[in-house]
Amino acid sequence: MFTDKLRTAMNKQLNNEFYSAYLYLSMSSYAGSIGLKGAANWFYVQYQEEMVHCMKFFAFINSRGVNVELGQVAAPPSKFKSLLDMFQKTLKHEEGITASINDLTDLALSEKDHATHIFLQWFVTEQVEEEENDRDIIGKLKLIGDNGQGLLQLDTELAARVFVPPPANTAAA
Ligand code: OFO
Repeated sequence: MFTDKLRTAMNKQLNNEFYSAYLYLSMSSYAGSIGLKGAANWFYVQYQEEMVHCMKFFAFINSRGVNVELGQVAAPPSKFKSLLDMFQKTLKHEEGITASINDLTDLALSEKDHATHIFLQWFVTEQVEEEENDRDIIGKLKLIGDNGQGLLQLDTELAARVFVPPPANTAAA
């Protein structure tokens, strides 16, 4: 069981993760529509990773004997100014997710829910990696500027990203 406060906050974070998935799926579509197939792949892999995050929350909440309350997922933007704009929005979004994971971790501790505190550690570490990836790509895009050849080169790099599904039975790990 969770305290009421923690149950509400955990359900809210599950919804945040669904929004993340939705946002990156939208970015994948937009990148594909402007011919950046590598970026479309990168964002599609990101969407798949966010769905893993959703299911980790889903399985963990359920494993505590608590019903998951699925809320409405807001519509993400569907148009972007450039690839740089997409990655800047991605970083800003992930910084917000980091803040909400940190708040949730504080709450788990203050509610003395040590199992949830341990569960959230994976997300604390994951957020460091997510923000770092975004900053690296933003740095490259700033160096590329208006250079079309540089952009195509980066698009080829982004095409190489592969989704690695989590091992079976670890959704709640
Ligand atoms: Fe779920 O890490 Fe991004 O949002």
